[in-house]
Amino acid sequence: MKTVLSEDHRSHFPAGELYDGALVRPFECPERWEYVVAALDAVGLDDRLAPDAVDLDRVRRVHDPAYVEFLEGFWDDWVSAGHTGEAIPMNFPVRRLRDDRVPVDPEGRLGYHAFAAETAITSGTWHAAQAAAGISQTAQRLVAGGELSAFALCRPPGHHASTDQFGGYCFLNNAAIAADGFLADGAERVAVLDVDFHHGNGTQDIFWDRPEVLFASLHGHPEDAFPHFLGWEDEVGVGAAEGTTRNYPMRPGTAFDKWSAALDDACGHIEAHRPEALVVSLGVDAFESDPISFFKLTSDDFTAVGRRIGALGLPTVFVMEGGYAVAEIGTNVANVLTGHLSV
Ligand code: SP5
Ligand code: ZN
Repeated sequence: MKTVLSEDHRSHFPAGELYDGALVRPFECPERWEYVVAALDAVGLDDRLAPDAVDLDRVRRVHDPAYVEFLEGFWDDWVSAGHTGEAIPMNFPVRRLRDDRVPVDPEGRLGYHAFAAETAITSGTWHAAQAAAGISQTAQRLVAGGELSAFALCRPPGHHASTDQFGGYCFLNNAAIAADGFLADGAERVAVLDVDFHHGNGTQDIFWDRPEVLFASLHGHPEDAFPHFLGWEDEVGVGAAEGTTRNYPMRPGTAFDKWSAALDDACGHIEAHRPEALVVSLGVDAFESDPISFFKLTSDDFTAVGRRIGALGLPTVFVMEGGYAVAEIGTNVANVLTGHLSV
């Protein structure tokens, strides 16, 4: 399995994440990438590939063109307006406010295109985000070209990014871009399996009314966990796409016995959809020692996750999402990939 990666991720690393009433060093940090690379080396997964440049026309099939333009140009506008610090969104067009008008002032535009305040935009954010999308596209191209699997080592992650909003450390939805890439290349059906601890609200939003894409997500229940406002079991898609979204919200303390039963059920729906390719939103924050999550998967469980996904027998793109137990993130990712290759 080839890993697509680049050093460009380093240009996105905000000084602060708003957490617990303070600006703390972000959980989503560049060392996460280092630990994954080291762990892949340790198990001999050392077949590496640099990404091609991002194809923004394809990105705009998934994201609102105005949102892409916002991400691309925002930092310059922010600085031109006299701001000197990182851009942290602070108010949003939530209920009882209007969302049919896009503000002109950068602070307003920032909130308009965000859904959470923990994620800052910095001078290098766009550079890293577009590079991550290019990594995902390159991995998709490898698999569309006949490779059985590929790993897109994306940073920043993507699954919280919706058609036109950033948040949850995500700007461009790398997994959705890969999934849509298969359709653009002629596939009729594709599936996205999201095993990150958090609900893949952005991916769900993007494919909500698209019957060709089966989206299944295993995650902390929205009553208990971020992103708090999406991810209930009764969200199943709309119109012709009804039944092509599947949510498995689970409660604090959930361990592999219960989690793996949900994975089995999700895999059943994936098989029934008869996709030509699978994209896995690979967050490993379901890990027992993750600092911001509450599931209890062990490192060995992640090997079983890889084997179960491998049993689907589908051409598969793994896309890196979350995982904040930094010292163990590499082992957990490598375990999924080696488990997958062992089938
Ligand atoms: C890609 C990804 O995994 N994004 C996650 C973003 C989570 N951001 C909100 C963090 C709030 C965590 N609250 C945890 C309370 C722990 N006691
Ligand atoms: Zn997560």
